[in-house]
Parts: sequence; C-alpha cells; structure tokens
Amino acid sequence: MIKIFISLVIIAFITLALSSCKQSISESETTQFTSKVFIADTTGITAKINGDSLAIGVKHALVELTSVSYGVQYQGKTNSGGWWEKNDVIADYYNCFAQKHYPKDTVEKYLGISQEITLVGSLSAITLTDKTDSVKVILTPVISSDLLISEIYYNGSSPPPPYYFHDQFTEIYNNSLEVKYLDNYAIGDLSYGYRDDPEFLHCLHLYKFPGTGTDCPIYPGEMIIVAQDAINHQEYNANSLDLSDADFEYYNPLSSDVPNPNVPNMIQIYHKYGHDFLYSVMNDAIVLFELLPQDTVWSYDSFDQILVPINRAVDGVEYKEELTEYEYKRLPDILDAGITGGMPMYKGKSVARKTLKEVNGQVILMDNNNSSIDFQVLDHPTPNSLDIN
Ligand SMILES: [Ca+2]
Ligand SMILES: [Ca+2]
Ligand SMILES: [Ca+2]
Ligand SMILES: [Ca+2]
Repeated sequence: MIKIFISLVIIAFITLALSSCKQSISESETTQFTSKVFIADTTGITAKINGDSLAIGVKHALVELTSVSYGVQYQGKTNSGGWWEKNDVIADYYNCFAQKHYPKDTVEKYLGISQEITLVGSLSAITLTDKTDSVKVILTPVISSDLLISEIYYNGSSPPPPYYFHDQFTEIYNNSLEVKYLDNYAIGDLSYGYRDDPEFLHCLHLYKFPGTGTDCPIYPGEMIIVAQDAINHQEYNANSLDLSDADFEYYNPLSSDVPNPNVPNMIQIYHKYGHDFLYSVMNDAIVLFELLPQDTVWSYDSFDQILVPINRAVDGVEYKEELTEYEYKRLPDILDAGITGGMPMYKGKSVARKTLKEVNGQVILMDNNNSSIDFQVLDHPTPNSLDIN
C-alpha cells in the first residue's frame, strides 16, 4: 500500500510557475473579492468512500489560505461538491493548504484496509486577485517519516558580537511509536540549482551519525541535538545558548574546528567548503538522509557537490529570508513544498515543527512535507524541547 501511495504522490506532483513572485501585485490592495477553491482527490480514495467513481471533489475538506505578505489567514470547509468560497479576500500571494482525514473505520469499510488515511495538498505563493477565476488543489496521501527534523536554529545570535553563528543546531525527533537508530542516518545541505534532478540531491556537506547499527537509539517521542559546536556559546555571546550537553556535534577534522571530547562527533562524508558544517544564516535546505549499506562510494557533480540519491531523503526543510522566493527553491516539492523562516539574520530566532496531536501522551509532530504549514518561527530556540515559547 505504501508503495502505491508513494507513486501516487509522484504522479500528483504539483509544479508551479512562480516567476511572477518578485513582482508586486498590481491590483488595488483594498479591493475585496470572493475566492473559489476546489479540492480534488484523483487517487480514487475519496471516490470509493463516497461510492461515486466519477466525483473527484472532496467534501468537508479543511482549507486554509494564508496571505504571504500580511499573514492573514482564512479557514473553512468545502461543500459536498468539493468547493469552498471565501468572501472579502484581499489581493496578495497566498499559500493554500487543504487536508482531508478519513478515520480507520471508514477506510476499513470502503477500502478494506485497516489504517487511517490523511490526504493533503498545497499550493505555494499563488496570486489571488479579483481576476482569479478559481484555484484547484489536488490532494495526495501523506507519507510521513518516523524521524523528523523538529527544529533548525540557523539564524545566529544578536550582537554583540556581530555575526555569531557557531551556536547553530538541528533537532531530530522520533515521531513514531517505536525505537529508531540514528546510526545509518546523515544530515546534508543542498546547493541551489538542481531542483529538477529527479535522481539526486546535490549536497554541499554531508555528515553521518556515528555507530554501526544500534549504537545511537532515539526513543519514541524523544529528540536529539546536533550542534555545530557543542560548547557553552554564552561565553562568547550573551544572547546565545549553552549547547555543551548536545548529543552530537559537527566536526571538520580538516580545519581548526575544535571538538568537545565529551560529545560524539558527526562523521564527515563530504565537506565542500567552510571551517565547519555551517548552515547559511539566510537561505538553505537541510535534509535528513537514511543511508544504505552500499552508500560508501559516492559520485559528484561538475561543481564538486556530492550526489545523494533522492530516495535516501527522509525529511527536508527549506528556509529563506524571503518567503516568496519560490523560484530560488532548492528542495523538490515532494520533500518540502513550502518555505519557512522569513526573518532577518542574527535575530536569535528559530524554526520549529508544529504539533499535530498526542497519542497516549506522546506528541506527534506535523509533517505535510510543506514547511510553510508545518513550521513556525520561535523567538527563542528550544534545544531538546518541544516547548513553544
Ligand atoms: Ca564543530
Ligand atoms: Ca566531540
Ligand atoms: Ca517531511
Ligand atoms: Ca525544540
């Protein structure tokens, strides 16, 4: 079933022409109009549940429209034909998100499989004006991974001193109900310009967790921190963080990078440049990979970037200073159809995944593979905690 779902996701891949994003919207910004959104499911799941093989409209689907420039959010549910109409909308670029959840008993009754199904779909930075006829969002089943990037602190601390970014960290969360092992996982960051490569992600850096199989457990609902440097950064910047008890740290043995002997080092597979595995304080895409035993021999592109097969990626998050710059995206939509961030550099802010629900006291984080929806900006980082400040 999962394989079918994955192929459905690929088939339903949504591509957008967003070259107009940088232009300002020419319509009068005070004009209000009615926006019509159609939510479609072409997988056949909804058709089977509704007993109507020709109807692709999804009834009672949740729809959210969020204005990129103003942050205004409209929310509602589709009618029985799959349409949602919203009055008094103002012209802007909008992120549109739609979701339909079918509980286990419904799925079992109509499809004969014992699982719940959540369908999601999104459009990013679409232009809505009084000239827009309607918008169509196609839903596909969610493929969520067990291990997720739950927080990325890349922004850098506020001065003094200026430009302090050695306190960057990545938080990885076990979103499943079983123990996982990080031993074969790796973290990389992506270069710009290869988004259409269907086979490989072009990485600037790639660092693997230590261990040979079951050395680095991560329990359900638990998280780990990978620091750029596992030290107390408050000694260097009063606005920074104490990361001396991080679980892992990046270590570049080919530079003057100084490791903390008490914190295990991430193993360098590839390092294109820089003194450490530095994330950009403005725009970057961070990917968590699950490597296979054959991933010991690597190939590289003509710009000396390491090529990691796209099917090794389990989670990816793209952040940018400008949330409308979809034409400069690095990650394909199947990994992250959105963009998070949107803050100036060196503000000490962080991006963290939102909570979806709790199952027996365990927090399950949101993963629609769209960071515009799944992530929020925190005023202060929360290493090793899901607390939202
Ligand atoms: Ca380091
Ligand atoms: Ca160390
Ligand atoms: Ca994901
Ligand atoms: Ca956190």
